[in-house]
Amino acid sequence: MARILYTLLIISILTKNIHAQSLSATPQFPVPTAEQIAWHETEFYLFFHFGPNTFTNLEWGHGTEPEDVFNPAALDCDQWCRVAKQAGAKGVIITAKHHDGFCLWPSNYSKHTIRESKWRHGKGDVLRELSEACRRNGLKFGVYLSPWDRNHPKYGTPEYNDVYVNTLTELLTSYGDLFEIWWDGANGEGPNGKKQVYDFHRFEKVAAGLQPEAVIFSDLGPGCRWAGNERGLIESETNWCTLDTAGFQRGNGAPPTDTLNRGNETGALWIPAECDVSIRPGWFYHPEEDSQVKTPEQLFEIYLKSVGRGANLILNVPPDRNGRIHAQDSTALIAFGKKLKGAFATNLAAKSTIAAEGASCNFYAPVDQSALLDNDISTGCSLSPCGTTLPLIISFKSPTVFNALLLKELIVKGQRIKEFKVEVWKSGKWQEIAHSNTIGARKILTFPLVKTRKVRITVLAAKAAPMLGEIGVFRI
Ligand code: FUL
Repeated sequence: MARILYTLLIISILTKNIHAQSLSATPQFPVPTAEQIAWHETEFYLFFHFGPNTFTNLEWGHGTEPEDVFNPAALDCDQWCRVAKQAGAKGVIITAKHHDGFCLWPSNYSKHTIRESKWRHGKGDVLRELSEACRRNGLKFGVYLSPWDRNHPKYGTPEYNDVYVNTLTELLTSYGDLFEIWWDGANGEGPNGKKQVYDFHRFEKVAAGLQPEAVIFSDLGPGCRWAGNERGLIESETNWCTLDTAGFQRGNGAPPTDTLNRGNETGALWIPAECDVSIRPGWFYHPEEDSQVKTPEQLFEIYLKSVGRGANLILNVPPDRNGRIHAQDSTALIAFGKKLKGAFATNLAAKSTIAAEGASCNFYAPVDQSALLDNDISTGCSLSPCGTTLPLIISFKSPTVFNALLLKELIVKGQRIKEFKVEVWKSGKWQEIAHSNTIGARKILTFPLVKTRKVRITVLAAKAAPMLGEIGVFRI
């Protein structure tokens, strides 16, 4: 008995030490900011493309549409939020102004806004309604503010940068805390036939000053980057949260799309990928696309290839002409949300023992198991408890059936892992069931159902001592 107690005491001291060591370990730079960590945890949110295009059946309005075309007779932002919650989204982002320049709020810096429409006698404010509905429903709120403006008379002149700064300031000071600000790379001609030279440096400073907690999306960040396609996918297993931006510009001067998709392994800045995709073929609502809404299965596949590959997913769901999410879309989203919730409801690793296989230290080195199962990505453990990297063994109490493994790196210490494999103990030997490369914020691996008592995760290549933040084993 005394011997057992002594062993337990040693294990507990070692565990605490390993925990303390891993959290004091030198970071592998670059590392995410606190705002980016919160953003990574937001994982999945909805995009709402809404405006005159909803009523004119266009994707890129000309900027000359009469304001009165905007007339959502039964606008219900609470319904949008309810659907978002049921889909499992943690936030929403709306096109406050798309390329046609129409403002969904009564901006003082434009004459092409809902104030100029007959809708609600010019007294409506979609951003007010949506931001309040988000607060009521516990959702984060963000805005898309197109720099390209096909309506504003100043567009294409240096003064337009002042207009944009004023508009941005108004937007960022009127609707509470934002979690993300979305800058589209499109830069076409305005009413005078000229393109704008955007003063992004100034826009960034203004945004950072007014909403320091918001992450800025664009081709180059600085908060998060476009993933290089509009299909919502990280195309391969590789996704570095790090990117080199020197010498590149937003829009036409952006890094190649495959670089945006994969990131740069030795990138100087932490600019993680965001995958954007629409639930329908278009970004705006078109009645003829009602039959082309993605199925819950397609949405789940996209989720696994975006969120499951360490990116965030922004799924566009365009409100219809009544100002509601169409039944076709809400039905698909609710079924998808159910599938998602069910898939990741029970972490089978919670009933396991996790230890490092100590070939070099000659015993099973304890790891801080609770830090790997606490759903907190700022705690975790090192896979090199004795100086060299050891495989991690998950041992179940009884044979367990599963088909998905979730891993998160301890990204507060940087992204380190370059290659790893997963094996299960079967028929008296280790058998490989998956082989992959990066993990970063998250990696969900899926494979045919397997029944085993033990899983072994071996890191084969890393930039520095590998560190994990979370582990999950699921039957999805
Ligand atoms: C693109 C835009 O041109 C589309 O209209 C849409 O807003 C999409 C999300 O970004 O670049």
